[in-house]
Amino acid sequence: MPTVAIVRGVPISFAGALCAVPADPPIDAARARAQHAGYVEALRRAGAEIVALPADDATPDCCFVEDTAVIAGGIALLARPGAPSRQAEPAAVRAALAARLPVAEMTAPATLDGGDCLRLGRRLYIGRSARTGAAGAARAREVFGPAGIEVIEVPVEGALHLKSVCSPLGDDTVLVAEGALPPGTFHGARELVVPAAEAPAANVVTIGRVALVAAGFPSIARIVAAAGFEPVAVDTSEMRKADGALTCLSILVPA
Ligand code: CIR
Repeated sequence: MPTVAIVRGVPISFAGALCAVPADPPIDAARARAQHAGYVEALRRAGAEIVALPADDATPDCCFVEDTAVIAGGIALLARPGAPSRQAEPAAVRAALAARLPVAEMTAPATLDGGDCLRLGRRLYIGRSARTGAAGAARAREVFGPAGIEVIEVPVEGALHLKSVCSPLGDDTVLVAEGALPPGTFHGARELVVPAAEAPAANVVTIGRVALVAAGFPSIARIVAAAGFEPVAVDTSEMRKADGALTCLSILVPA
């Protein structure tokens, strides 16, 4: 059974997506849509089965579907994003998840963004960011603990999400932007350092031995290839203007 990748379209309103700093030049929604199509095609070629959900123009950030749920131990936890403008988004992914695995819910006032969640084997690292609070992390522990998943909280400073500066490369290796996290954050996992000048490229998506990497960053293809993965460069520069990286654009349901 292939990995299922849940993706969600880029809305017409995407130019109004949340941005830490105003995009300059402004976001080009049509270009973002073309880049999104390239990303989805790369997932498909890597062997993922694509489940494409329609965009909703009322939620400009809805293509960043990763933030709406976290999966570990065979369970999906529907998140409650920390940004009020995004709190309607998870409802649209519930059915796609429920068709494939048990779904647990999160209720106010807890908040958690999927972009703060990084699973390595039986450990789930949860970034405590401006978006993900103590109650969100506690709910994750309550849901995943009985499934044998250890939840470990990681302070996030100077970044939107934990995975804005790191991502897993298989179950025992993590890519980390230079200087972004204290060494040893991932408890003995192999940490591969991505140069600080290419920090956004520390976020990659793996499907089997294929790693989707951000186009335009010279080091990352070499780093993942040296780790035994086949790099496939994908251009998502318009999403980066809205602080979105590669993992943000999909929810992977393990095969
Ligand atoms: C936001 O600020 O919520 C969006 N503009 C970007 C979300 C990126 N998602 C992610 O890193 N998982």
